[in-house]
Amino acid sequence: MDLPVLTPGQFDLIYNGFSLAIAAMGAGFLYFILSRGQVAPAYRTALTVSALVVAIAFYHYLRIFESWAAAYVLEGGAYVSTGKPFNDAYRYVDWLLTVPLLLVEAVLVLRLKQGAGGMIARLSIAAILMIVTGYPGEVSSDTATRLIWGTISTIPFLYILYVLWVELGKSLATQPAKVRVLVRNLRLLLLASWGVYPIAYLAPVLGFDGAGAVVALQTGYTLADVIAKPLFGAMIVWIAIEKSRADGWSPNAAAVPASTSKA
Ligand code: RET
Repeated sequence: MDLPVLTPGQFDLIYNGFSLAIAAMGAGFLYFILSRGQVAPAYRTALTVSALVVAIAFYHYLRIFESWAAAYVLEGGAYVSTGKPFNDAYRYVDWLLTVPLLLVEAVLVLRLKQGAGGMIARLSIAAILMIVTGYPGEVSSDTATRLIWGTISTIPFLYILYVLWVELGKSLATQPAKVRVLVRNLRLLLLASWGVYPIAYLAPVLGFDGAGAVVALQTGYTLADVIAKPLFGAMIVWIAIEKSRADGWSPNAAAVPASTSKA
């Protein structure tokens, strides 16, 4: 990525966004680990996977933050490049690990149909193709290159969204009423957060100037990551709690030895 001169306001917006993401990922990790006891054993793996996702992202945002701070220096009231590149690859490596895990998370908590393994494999392959083909466009400052790789990457992207939308939709019929509302919201949250990535990617070709494009792209990706990982994970926790209740499982009953339980 080219590093245009930024105003202190622009530099700080991105800097504070990274800082917020670190806090959100760290807090998400604690919440998911601590919530494990609140859900039936069948849903605990989904919460563990949510915790893995935010742990991976926590680490990557620390590195992104550090790379951003090293890439700029304040000179004469403006932020200018130090000559050290900003490392875009952290995001892509992060997605490579976290996107397949997010798919696993959703499938696990809903206990989507038999043969979910095949579906996870197909979705994960599509996710890897989406990310690997997006990267050459991301690091190119040439508009045509960006558009070509972006278009190729959009094909697996649409496939994933289509499959998830349809499968989550199908599962609605088999979920208890309270869970149904949550799954519907999960679907919308998924669409809203995943939809931000290609838009942020297009910022440099959507007529923003150099500085505006960097701000739109970095804040867009950061915001989308906070929604797609910790917030999505929190929805997974709430769904798991409701499903545990619907299965007749209670955290208190589980803590009392069966022989002394009044129930
Ligand atoms: C790219 C390249 C341009 C086209 C498209 C893209 C989509 C990226 C997405 C990333 C999702 C990441 C998530 C991370 C959470 O952990 C690669 C920017 C469509 C959808 C959900």
